[in-house]
Amino acid sequence: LRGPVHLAVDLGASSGRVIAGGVRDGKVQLAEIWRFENQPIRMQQDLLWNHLGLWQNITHGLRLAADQFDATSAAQIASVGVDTWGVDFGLLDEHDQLISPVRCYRDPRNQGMMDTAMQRVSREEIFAETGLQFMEINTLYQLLAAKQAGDVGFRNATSFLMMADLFHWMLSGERTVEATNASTTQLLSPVTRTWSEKLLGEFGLPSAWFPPPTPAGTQIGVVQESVAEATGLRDVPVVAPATHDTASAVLSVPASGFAPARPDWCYISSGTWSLMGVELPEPKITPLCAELNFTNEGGVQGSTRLLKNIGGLWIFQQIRAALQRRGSAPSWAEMVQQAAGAPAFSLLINPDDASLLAPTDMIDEIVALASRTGQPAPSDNGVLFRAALEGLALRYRLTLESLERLTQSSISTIHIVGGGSLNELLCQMTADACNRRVVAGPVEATAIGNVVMQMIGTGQLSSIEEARALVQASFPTKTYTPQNTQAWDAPADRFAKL
Ligand code: ADP
Ligand code: LRH
Repeated sequence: LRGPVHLAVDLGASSGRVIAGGVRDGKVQLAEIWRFENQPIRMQQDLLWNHLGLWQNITHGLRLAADQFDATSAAQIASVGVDTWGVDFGLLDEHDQLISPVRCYRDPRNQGMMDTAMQRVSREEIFAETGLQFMEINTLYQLLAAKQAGDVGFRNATSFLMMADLFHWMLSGERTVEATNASTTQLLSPVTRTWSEKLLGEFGLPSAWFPPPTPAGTQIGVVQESVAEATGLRDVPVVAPATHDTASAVLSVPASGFAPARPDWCYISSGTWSLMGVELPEPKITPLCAELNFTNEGGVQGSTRLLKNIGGLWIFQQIRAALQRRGSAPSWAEMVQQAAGAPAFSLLINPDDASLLAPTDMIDEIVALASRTGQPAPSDNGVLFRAALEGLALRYRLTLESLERLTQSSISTIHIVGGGSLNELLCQMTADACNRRVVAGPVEATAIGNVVMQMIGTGQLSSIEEARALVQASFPTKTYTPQNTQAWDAPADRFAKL
């Protein structure tokens, strides 16, 4: 790398990385500096994030970057910014302390909180205020769970920060809440991009905790002295990217234009979750959107990400974790290969079945689900792996239908970005099940989106369109054309009745 370099700290629910990005010869170039595992940790009844371990890995990665791009290097570090998964948060007290652990959205404490919330404010009103899909993992329900439990952090809080904001605070000492991630709370108006006073009031959440959201691209501060000492990064600006990983991923979809009113492409940001949707100029807060339970999350520069959360590769990941506990550790490639060799459609599972959100053992849970839905238990691991992938492709097919209804547009291309774009079987299944062209890549869309937003924030790039064109020119993609579409019709009917 040469010239100004931007450090993207990209934390996903399964792994994190520190990636350096810059532009050379009209292309974005990336260098992966540090990669580490991430997973929620169970302690007694609670499911928590190891935020200290994450911070340790982040500072380690920054140290490596500072060593690599020191004063003697042709590249100089121009800024650093963090993106993470949505909905999770930390609460700071008046002494600037994080006093309670950071919980994972799969924490069992949230169970039932959506119903509790709706006893106070109706579903219709919550949707009208926020335009968000209803999921028990949403920050709103997590905050209510904390309140109901008399959580020590909740009782002493003076500030609310989303996960990425927490790391920005650790980096710079500044308390900010970036807008794209704030939009996943179900407490923000998608129209004004300000906190819903109505919901805060009704649910007894102090408005003083919630500063006005900061737009992506804003310089929050500079790396504070303690971090400079630990990492060697001195006076480096901390620039907020679109801190919601999905917003960063959508920003770097290699498509033309920005937020068309009638989109002819959609995206699947494929990782632990599959986020499938379109980018629009305005939110769609309509009865149909509520009925189909789509979400209007905030994108960069006032755009809307109209999308649906789909259970994602979480199931694939957790099958692997269950196998690891049983003493075998297949690679992703081996799992995909065995899935390819397994008979088609012998077990249909809905990746959004509530039982699969946080099971103790994913394999046992799928066997129980097969029995509950009158299907034979998976005869071998290949069937299990294949079921996890076919279930996703079938969900994509239904979601595409809904997206076209909602936007009254016809979508010809599905862009798959993120780790799942490496799964060739899943990409082909998606093309076949949806009967659409699939364009796969880039894999590191989120980190790329993070980097290019920092470039926009620091004036190196002038617009989203320019950033997209740059991404398109920089990263190869792979195209899949639909092949065996009719084979999916009967399974899709069976799937719809599960
Ligand atoms: P997250 O951001 O949620 O942590 P990622 O975008 O990093 O997720 O995607 C991780 C997923 O990508 C893994 O769970 C795995 O299923 C898939 N994946 C990663 N590498 C490969 C590969 N080489 N082949 C197939 N799938 C892969
Ligand atoms: C994907 C993601 C998704 C959220 C979920 C909690 O990583 O950010 O957009 O709904 O995590």
